[in-house]
Amino acid sequence: MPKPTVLMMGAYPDWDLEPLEQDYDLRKLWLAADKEAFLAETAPQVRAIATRGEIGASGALIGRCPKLEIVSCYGVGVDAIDLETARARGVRVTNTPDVLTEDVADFAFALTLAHLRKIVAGEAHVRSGAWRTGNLPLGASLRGKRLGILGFGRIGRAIARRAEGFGVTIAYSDVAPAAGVAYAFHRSAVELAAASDILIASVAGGEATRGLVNAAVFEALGPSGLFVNVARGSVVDEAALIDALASKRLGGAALDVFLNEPNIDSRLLAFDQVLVQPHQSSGTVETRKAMGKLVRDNLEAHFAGRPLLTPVV
Ligand code: 8YV
Repeated sequence: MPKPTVLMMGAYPDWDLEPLEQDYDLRKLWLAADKEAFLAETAPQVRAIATRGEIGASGALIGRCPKLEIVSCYGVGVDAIDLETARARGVRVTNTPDVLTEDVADFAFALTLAHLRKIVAGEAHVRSGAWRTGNLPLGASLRGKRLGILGFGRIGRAIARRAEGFGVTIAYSDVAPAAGVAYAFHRSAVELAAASDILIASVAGGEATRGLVNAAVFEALGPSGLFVNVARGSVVDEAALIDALASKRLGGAALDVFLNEPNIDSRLLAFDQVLVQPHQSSGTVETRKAMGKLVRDNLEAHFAGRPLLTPVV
């Protein structure tokens, strides 16, 4: 039996590439100088696509692969995969839920604390020698603040578990109140923001949440409010965010995700009150190994005719 052809959309760590190379005829799109020519030759043979959360698989790409059976996503967010087209074509889709939850929730707090406690500025203060001539301006406490969690799925709940230990008041918003959860529920992002000092976005990306965090949300969060994003850039109206920061109607932002990664809007970099990170909430060796294994296990299950481990479609 020839090895199934797998189209890889973006880089995976070597510890995933080696076992993938063993089992599949891997075609590495991201390394192709002429992607169009590469796809013209490869697409007709592709039986699986291995992609990343932020890259996904468009309907046009799925349409170009007549033998496609499965899209396996390295990431929990499948908003960049055209699920409708996949469904209509009978193409299966898998993702990597659960294994990244705790690290992403940790990173939400790493961002929050780094922003409030001026950790990046503090580092620069020491390294530049400025400490010898004066102290860093004081930070702000996390304890006692009102935390709003926008999106109360696996990651939102993991954020809430950590928040318990930090002594903050917890509220959340989602499409409906979660059963058995005592935290205050707010029907809209604006209502949640109005009841929060810190708003963490942990909501799934996609059309349903596009631009959910908009000018009204920033207005409600207010001039001392902090917006933290570990979800997707698409959930934010970035123009409104820049506007709210520039006019000081929003206190600050700590962002791991952006609209146009990695070519982010450079205006965001002009603000001292903005902390930026390169989409690395799930970026630990442990979690990325578990994510890669799940991608491979789903592919293996599919080609062995076994049930998928984490099916989306
Ligand atoms: C990853 C993510 O950074 O899980 C997701 O949806 O965005 C992240 O965990 C990404 O998918 C890795 O490429």
